[in-house]
Amino acid sequence: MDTRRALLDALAAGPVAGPALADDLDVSRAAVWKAVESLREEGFAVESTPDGYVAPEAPGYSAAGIEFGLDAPYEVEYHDRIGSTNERARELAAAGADGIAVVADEQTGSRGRLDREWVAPSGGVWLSLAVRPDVPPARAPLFTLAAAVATAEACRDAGVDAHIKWPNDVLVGHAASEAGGRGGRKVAGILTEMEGEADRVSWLVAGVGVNANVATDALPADAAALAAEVGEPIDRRRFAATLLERFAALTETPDRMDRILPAWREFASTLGRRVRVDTPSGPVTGTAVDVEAPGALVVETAEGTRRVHAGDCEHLRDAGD
Ligand code: BT5
Repeated sequence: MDTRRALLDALAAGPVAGPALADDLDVSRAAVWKAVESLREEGFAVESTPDGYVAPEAPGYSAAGIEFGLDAPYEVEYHDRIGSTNERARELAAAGADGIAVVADEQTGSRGRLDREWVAPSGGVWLSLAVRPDVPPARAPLFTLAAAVATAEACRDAGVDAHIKWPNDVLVGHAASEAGGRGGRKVAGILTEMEGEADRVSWLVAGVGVNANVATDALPADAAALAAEVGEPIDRRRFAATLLERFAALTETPDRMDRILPAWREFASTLGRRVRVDTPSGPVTGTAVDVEAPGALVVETAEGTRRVHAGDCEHLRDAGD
């Protein structure tokens, strides 16, 4: 681990005596001092006190702010404004990066699935994590489900009762009468991109867009924002850190990945519902009964059981469709 990150972790636990940290890390005192200076340059205002270095009281929404005390093996690259965090994360991943989260306050050219436009003004949590998991490409859809679970958990941690619509939408509100009867308004979306070799994923980018502190009138009509739900701005630093921690907790080892489907089922509002899924081979209408590895929705239709691997899912009103 580098000195900067070790310093951030130590600061999260209390005042840090520079010489003691240098000894612990087996680096020079000058190296610790340089790390302190570089954090200050990033805007993370480390204070010098008689007890040692102390973290700023309100670490901002920044790379150092998110990495501060982060319990996940990821680095953060922060941009005030960028075209698309997914595009940047793809670039980093293709160049060999593993475990880097690209975070931006604003995106000017972000995309959803099928190249759809994603609206991403200043104030959101726009985050793309590049990882190189040692799994076969067929397991990749599990990472999308894990990102949805991690996002829903971070929403709940921020005080918003979010649920997941298969496969990748995080919604708030349950009433079928709301927002065109789709059973909720979209507060977050996920776009996973990957490059696979024959037997393993080469890299994978999990891109998450969360309408955090964004005015709802800047968003599409059926979208929701966390700040509007809780009545005040949410702590984006904590939100991003929670999201990354939960994602790591679900994906960092193969045995952890076994927890993804059960966790997804717990947050899902799609199961037990009448749905219509527009798939590449036509619409599938019926009752969604389960999600199966690595992410297929199981739908009971009039013609029998169908397993759907990709598509746009609409929740139908229960009283017929
Ligand atoms: C998604 O696509 O929901 C995936 C969105 C992923 C965005 C993140 S942000 C960070 C990273 N960088 C990127 O460039 N992308 C990722 P999809 O299921 O195709 O939904 C797209 C549709 O959602 C659009 O066609 C709009 O109808 C709607 N939409 C656009 N912006 C929205 C917003 N901010 N909130 C809610 N809905 C939105």
